[in-house]
Amino acid sequence: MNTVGKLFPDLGGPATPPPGVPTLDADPFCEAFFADPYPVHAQLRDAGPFVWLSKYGVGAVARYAEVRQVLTDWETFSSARGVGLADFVKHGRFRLPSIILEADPPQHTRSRAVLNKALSPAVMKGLRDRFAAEADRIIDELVEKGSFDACADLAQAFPLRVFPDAIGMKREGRGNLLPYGDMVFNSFGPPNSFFQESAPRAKEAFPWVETQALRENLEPDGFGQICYQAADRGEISHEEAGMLVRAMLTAGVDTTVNGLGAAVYAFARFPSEWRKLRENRALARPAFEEAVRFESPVQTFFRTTTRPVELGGCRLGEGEKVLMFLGAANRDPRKWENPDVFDIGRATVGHVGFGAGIHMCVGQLLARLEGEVVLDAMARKISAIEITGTPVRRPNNTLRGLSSLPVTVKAA
Ligand code: OVM
Repeated sequence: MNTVGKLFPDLGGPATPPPGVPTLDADPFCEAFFADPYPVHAQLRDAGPFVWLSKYGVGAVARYAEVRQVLTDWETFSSARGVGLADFVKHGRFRLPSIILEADPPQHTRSRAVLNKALSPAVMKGLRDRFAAEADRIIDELVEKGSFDACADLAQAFPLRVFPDAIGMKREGRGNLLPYGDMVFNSFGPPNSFFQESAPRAKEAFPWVETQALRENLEPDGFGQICYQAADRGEISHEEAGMLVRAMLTAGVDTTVNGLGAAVYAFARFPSEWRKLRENRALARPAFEEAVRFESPVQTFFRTTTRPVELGGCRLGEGEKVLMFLGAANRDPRKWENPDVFDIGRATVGHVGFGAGIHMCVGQLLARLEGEVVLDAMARKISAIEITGTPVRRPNNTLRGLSSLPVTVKAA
C-alpha cells in the first residue's frame, strides 16, 4: 500500500514485486527508523541482495556489493529521472532538476567538469589557511564556554561561517541555507510529514537561493565565479552556471553540517578514539572519513533502471526505481570488520558515504578540508568531550544527524 500524499498520486513502482524477491514492510522514512536504523539495515541486508519494500512498492539494495554495483553503472541505473522516490517521468518534479545530481552523461559530464574546477585541489589549497584559522577561532570560543551545543554552535556554525564566504556569497540571509537544504533532502523521500513540514519553512529560501546564485550577487574572488568563468569560455551556458552554483549551495551545507556532527558525536561516544587522535593529529583527515562511513550523513539515494537488468539475482524491467541504502552498505559485515565500531585507524577506502562512480561527491575535498581543520583544532585544544544532555535526532528523509548535542569539553 502506498500511503503518500496527493503530490505524487501514484508514487511507488509496480504493486507486486518481481517473483522470488524477499518482501519487507519496513518503513525507512519514519521516526522510529531514524531513531535506530541499524536493526532494519541488518534485516534488509540479511533478507537478500535485492529486496522489495511493500510500503512504497519499490526495490532496494542494502548490501555493500549491490549498492556499489548500482552506483557504478550509470548507464543502467540512471539519475536523470530523479534520485528520490519520485520518478520525474511518471510523477513530475517539484523543482527544476539539478543539472549535475539529476543528470546522466553527456549533460552530467559537462556540469561535472565545471564543478571539478570550482572544487579542485588548487582551490582547496587557497582556502585551507582561512578555514584552519576559522576552526581555531570557533574552537577557542567553545573551549572558553566549556559547555555548548555541538550541533548549533559547532557542526552548523562552522560550515555556515566558511562555506558561503568561500563561494563568495553576501552576508545577509545565510540562515536560509539550512531550511532550504532540509527541504531538498526531505524531497528525495516520500512526501510524508517530514517533507510537508519542511516545505513551508523553506518557502522564502527557494527564491533567495536562486537569486544568490546569480553572478552579480557573488564576490569576484569566490569559487562560485569559477562556474561563470567556464560559461564565459563557452563550456556551459550562463544559465547553467547559475544552476551549478545553486547545486553547490544545496548540496554543500547540510551534508558537511551532518558530517561534522557525525565526527563530534562519534568521538564523544568513543573516548579511546579521541585519545588516539590527540596522540596523532595526522589522523584528523582519516578520522573524518571514518565518521562519514560510520554515520553516513547521506543515507539513501535512488536510481531508475534504463533497461532490463539482473540485480542480486533478480530480473528488473526498464523504468524501475531502486533504493540504495548507503548507510547499510557502510556497515555491511560482508565488507567491513566490526562495522559498528568507530575506529579511526581502519582502512575506510571503498566506503560509499560519498557515493561512488561518476556521481561520487564532487565536493568531497571541501568536506574533508572542513572535517580535517575542525578535528585538528579540537585535538589541539580539547582533552575530553562529554555528552551532558540527551542528544536530539533531526528527522530527515535523506540525512542522518542530530539537531542538538549538549556537550562539555575539557581544555587541553
Ligand atoms: C543538487 C544537489 C542537491 C542535493 C544534494 C546533492 C548530494 C546535489 O542540487 O545538485 O548532492
